[in-house]
Amino acid sequence: MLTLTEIPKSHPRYASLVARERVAEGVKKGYTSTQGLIAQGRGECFDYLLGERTTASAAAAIRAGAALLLLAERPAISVNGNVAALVSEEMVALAAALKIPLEVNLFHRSEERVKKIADLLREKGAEDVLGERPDTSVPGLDHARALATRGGIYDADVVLIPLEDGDRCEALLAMGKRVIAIDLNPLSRTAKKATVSIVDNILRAVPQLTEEVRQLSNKPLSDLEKILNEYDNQETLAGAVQEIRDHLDEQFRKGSD
Ligand code: PTJ
Repeated sequence: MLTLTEIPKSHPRYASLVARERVAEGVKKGYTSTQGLIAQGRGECFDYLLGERTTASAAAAIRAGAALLLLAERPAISVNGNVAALVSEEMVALAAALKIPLEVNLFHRSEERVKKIADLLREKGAEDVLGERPDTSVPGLDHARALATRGGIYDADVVLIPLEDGDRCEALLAMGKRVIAIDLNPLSRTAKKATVSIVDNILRAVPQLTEEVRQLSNKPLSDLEKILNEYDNQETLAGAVQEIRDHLDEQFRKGSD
C-alpha cells in the first residue's frame, strides 16, 4: 500500500512539498514518467523565482485563455503524466465546464501509462477520454507526441497543452490551430511560441482557468473577442520576466535588511 509523506499545513513550503508528493505518487503508481520528477523540479525552480503566486501577467493570460477556449469551435485539452499527477480532478472540472473531451498525449509513451492516465481521469469523473486509440498524427513530429485522435486534438481549432516544452506547439500552430500553454518557464520554446502562455503553476492556473470559463461563459461573444484583441502574448512574457526580476530584487533587499 502506498503512503504519502505526512506534510503539516504549517510547513512554509507546504504547497510545493504536496506537489512533489503527488508527482512521486504518480511515478510509484505508474502513470507519471520518472523524467516527470525532473520536469517538476524545473517547474519548482521557476515558481520559486516568481514568488509562488499567480502574477498579474499570468492572471491576464488565464483570462485570455478562457476567452479563447470559449470562442473555439472545437477546443481540446492534452493531458500528460505530470498533469495527471498534479491536477487530474481539476482537468476533469475544466473539461466539464467546456463540455469537451480530455486527450491523453505522452512524450515518453507506453500503452500502459496511457491506459492508467485514462482510467484515473475516468475515476475522477471524466465522461470522454481520448488518446488510447490514436488514429492519426500531427505532421512534422517524429516522436510519440505526434500521435493524435480525430475528433480530439487533431481536429481542434484551439488546444491547451500544459507542461510540455518541445516542438509540438509549433507543429500544432503549423496546422493552423491556436495553442494555450501552461508553463512556469517564460523562456521555454512552447511559452515563446504559444498563442496564449500562462506562466503559472498548473496547480493554481487550472482552477482559475475553470473559474474564468464559468464567469465568461455568460458574456456576449464581442466581450470575449475584445479580451483576445487586447491581449498581447509577447507583453505577457515580458511581464513575467519583469515580475521575476522584481520579486528577486524584493527578496534580496529583505535579506540584506
Ligand atoms: O508524461 P510525458 O511522458 O508526456 O512527459 C511529461 C514531461 C513533463 C516529463 C515532458 O513533457 C517533459 O519532459 O517536459 P519538459 O520538457 O521538462 O517541459 C515541462 C515544462 O513544464 C518545463 O518548462 C517546466 O518548467 C514546466 N513545469 C514543470 N512543472 C510545472 C511546470 N509548469 C507549470 N506548473 C508546474 N507544476
